[in-house]
Amino acid sequence: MRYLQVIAQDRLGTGVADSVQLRFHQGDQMWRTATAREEAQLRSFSKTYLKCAWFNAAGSEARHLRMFSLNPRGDGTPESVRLHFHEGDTIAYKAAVHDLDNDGGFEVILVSDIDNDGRANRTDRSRVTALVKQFLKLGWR
Ligand SMILES: [Ca+2]
Ligand SMILES: [Ca+2]
Repeated sequence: MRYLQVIAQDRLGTGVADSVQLRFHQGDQMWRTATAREEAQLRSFSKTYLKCAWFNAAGSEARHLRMFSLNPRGDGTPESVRLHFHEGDTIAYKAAVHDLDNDGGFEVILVSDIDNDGRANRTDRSRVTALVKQFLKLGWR
């Protein structure tokens, strides 16, 4: 399975994340890091990810996001996009969107408190929607 791994760190020790790394994985192997072009493409993705407040101290990579799409029909649009927020190998929490009628729009959005502010609300929905939209710009189908 191919997925995007996103790792945020608080490198300056200010209590908020200030760096985002993007890596592409194929199965258990790291396939490659994002190119400069992909990083530019995903700039707003990284900004949205920082708002999720799922980050590590400098040097640690335990907390990260694994994001992937599923397209069992093999057509032009994914049936679902999933977000697994990991603490090491364990999934701490998840979000997902589903396209029920295969028209490219996601009817079902499953999300709890994705940005860790203690409330599950519309802001969390808009964050997951933004992450999915920006992720799909990579052209993974
Ligand atoms: Ca749809
Ligand atoms: Ca929230």
